[in-house]
Amino acid sequence: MTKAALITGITGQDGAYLAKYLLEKGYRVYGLMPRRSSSMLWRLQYLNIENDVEIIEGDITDLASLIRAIKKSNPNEVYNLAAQSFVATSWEQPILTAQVTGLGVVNLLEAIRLTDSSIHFYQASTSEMFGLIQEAKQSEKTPFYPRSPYAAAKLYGHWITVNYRESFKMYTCSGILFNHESPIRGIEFVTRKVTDAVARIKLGLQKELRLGNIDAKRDWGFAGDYVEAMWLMLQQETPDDYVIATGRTTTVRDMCDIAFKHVGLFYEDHVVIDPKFYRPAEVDILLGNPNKAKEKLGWEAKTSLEELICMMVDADMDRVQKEMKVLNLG
Ligand code: NAP
Ligand code: G4F
Repeated sequence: MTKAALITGITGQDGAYLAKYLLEKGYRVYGLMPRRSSSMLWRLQYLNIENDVEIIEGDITDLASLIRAIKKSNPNEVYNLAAQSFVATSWEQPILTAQVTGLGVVNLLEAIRLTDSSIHFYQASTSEMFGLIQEAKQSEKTPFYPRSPYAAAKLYGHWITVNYRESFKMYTCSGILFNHESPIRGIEFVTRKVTDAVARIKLGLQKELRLGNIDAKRDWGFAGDYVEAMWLMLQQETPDDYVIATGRTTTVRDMCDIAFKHVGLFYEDHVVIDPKFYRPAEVDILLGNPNKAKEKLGWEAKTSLEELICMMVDADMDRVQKEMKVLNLG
């Protein structure tokens, strides 16, 4: 029988890649979408799946809409990807972040418990929970130390997911994913901010790129690889939590170097440090240990950082050139 999945956050980066992945596996895919004043379907259009998913109106902060969405989609699997996911914004809107990114998780777990507690549930946890790192390479056993309202909200989401598994014997998994990027990454995140600027600088539309702490280090992978791990977690005999990462960490500075050099430029000629982008508390370094995922799920990252950043620069070059043609700037 065809399986069905409900994805919250389907209009986001991961939601779009996961929807495509599940459609290719033959799933019926439903996506929860909150009301917005303009269309948020551009990522589904980019992946050419806009007409293949069924959108259900609802909001992760509204329990009744979640119950309705589950009744309508009758899913075997629910993937909770909805969040206020931009760390910097979480200091500006800490309460909204707590309500969406933290309490949203228990809303969805309750909706599942009240409708069909046999549904397999995936929670999008994050390496940001490690924050001020307590171990050089972070694994499922590393203690957490959140450094932002976003990370604190995610920590609640993580533990309530574990708690529903232990309290109610529900099949709930928490994927502790390290940073993952793609050509459809939100423009506010540093990789995409850089690759978009590289394209605009190369094409003569911009001269400088203003960044904050370029000494920060992240373990960056490709979102297209990471959604497979989400699915694998929900196919196991018993539910568990997994770190998903590449096992390599790189500075923002070196990531810039890769991006600028790909089009024959030097980041030193264009990057300007602007304290406006410093954070009240920084996560200086993240480096994941994905051994458990490799052993138990048979998952490992396939795309190198160089391949990822070049893929993003190429996609931004293509997009900016098309926009210039439309505006007759080319
Ligand atoms: P994203 O692009 O920011 O997507 C977040 C999604 O959540 C969007 O579709 C957004 O819709 C939706 N959303 C926001 N508020 C909502 C609400 N009140 N009700 C329902 N939906 C709402 O994030 P992403 O990069 O795809 O990440 C997916 C999930 O993984 C997030 O939970 C994120 O925190 C987590 N995560 C991401 C990474 C990463 O490196 N990408 C790493 C670890 C964990 P609108 O755009 O319309 O607001
Ligand atoms: O790209 P970022 O904004 O991602 P961040 O904060 O690591 O969070 C992302 O990954 C998490 C997983 O670890 C997710 F949970 C979360 O939802 C999100 O997807 O920033 C990366 C680093 C930071 O250290 C930041 O201070 O880049 C540094 N940075 C330096 N200049 C900048 C900038 N970040 C942004 N966004 N913009 C800058 O101009």
